[in-house]
Amino acid sequence: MRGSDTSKKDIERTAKAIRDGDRVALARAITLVESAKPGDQVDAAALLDRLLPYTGKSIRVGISGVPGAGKSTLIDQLGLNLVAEDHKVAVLAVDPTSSRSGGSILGDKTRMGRLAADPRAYIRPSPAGDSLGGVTKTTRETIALAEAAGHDVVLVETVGVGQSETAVANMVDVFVVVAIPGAGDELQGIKRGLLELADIIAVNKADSDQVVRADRAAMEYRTALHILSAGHENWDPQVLTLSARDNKGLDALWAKVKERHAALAASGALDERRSGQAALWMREIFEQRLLAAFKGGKRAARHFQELEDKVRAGEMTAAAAAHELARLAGIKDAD
Ligand SMILES: Nc1nc2c(ncn2[C@@H]2O[C@H](COP(=O)(O)OP(=O)(O)O)[C@@H](O)[C@H]2O)c(=O)[nH]1
Ligand SMILES: [Mg+2]
Repeated sequence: MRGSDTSKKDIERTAKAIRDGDRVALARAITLVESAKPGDQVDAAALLDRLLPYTGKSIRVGISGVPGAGKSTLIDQLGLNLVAEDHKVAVLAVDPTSSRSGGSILGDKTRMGRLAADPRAYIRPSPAGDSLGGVTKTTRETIALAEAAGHDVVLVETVGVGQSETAVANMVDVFVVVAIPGAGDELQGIKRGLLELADIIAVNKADSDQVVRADRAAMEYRTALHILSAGHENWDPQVLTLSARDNKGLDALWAKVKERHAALAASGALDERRSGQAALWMREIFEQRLLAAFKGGKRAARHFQELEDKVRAGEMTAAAAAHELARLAGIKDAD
């Protein structure tokens, strides 16, 4: 059926429905891009190709931070503020912890309950049980679909542990790290690597008796970032305090996000960044396809395991085994 007139018409119809703001069509399209079936992947690629001219028109914001920092609470409130200003907001959650512990997706939905109930917002949790790579691969495509559906703000929530934050930083325009005031060592729990990705650090929970501690934490982040950013011409990370719970400081946060986005756009860095991200995206998909095709062959799969076992047992070096696999797969060295 693939490539047939029926399938082409379907894609045309789906593309139009998505652009017309049909939420069911959008949800179905996201499910299609998340599907591992080769046929679905071909259809998904055709659909994305069709929608490409209508993508890229949003402010893409990554929101990261340790579990419990208040990311979901912040997104719920910020999202509500933005829809009240007539923005159409899409929220994508790339949370490896929530896909593992089935319960917290439900928790997230309740935490973003007010936003989820708003017709101008669209919330999509990451597919349960998917691997990090899988989730982030389809998150890029999901961003494109949400943009084609007219969402002008895309918020991507990710946990700042592991590699998911780097993957998300590679698909957004502005990266926000949500921090919390800690006891004593204020910077605890935030890895240097996460700080280095940040355009904005938002110290959350600056409310009740935590205001002073939040201010102190903000000072320490400023100092740390001042040192880290020395010598980086295009990196001037901003630090602010806020309370997602009380909706305090969220306007200032959004002003910073817009300021950063406008500066990137004006200097041409936004286009450069996005084209670099698109090239990286192509490479990742191609590598995944190659690997999948290779492992799909029974013979290759058998040798893959055999050689991996040898490498594990120290009977063969990783390089020699990889070369042998390439040879078995018929990959010739370039001249
Ligand atoms: N005091 C206070 N608590 C907050 C604030 N934002 C979130 N919380 C609480 O922190 C906990 C974790 O919030 P959540 O949004 O799920 O964090 P996430 O894991 O980063 O998404 C919840 O109990 C929230 O109610 C805030 O601004 N102030
Ligand atoms: Mg959360």
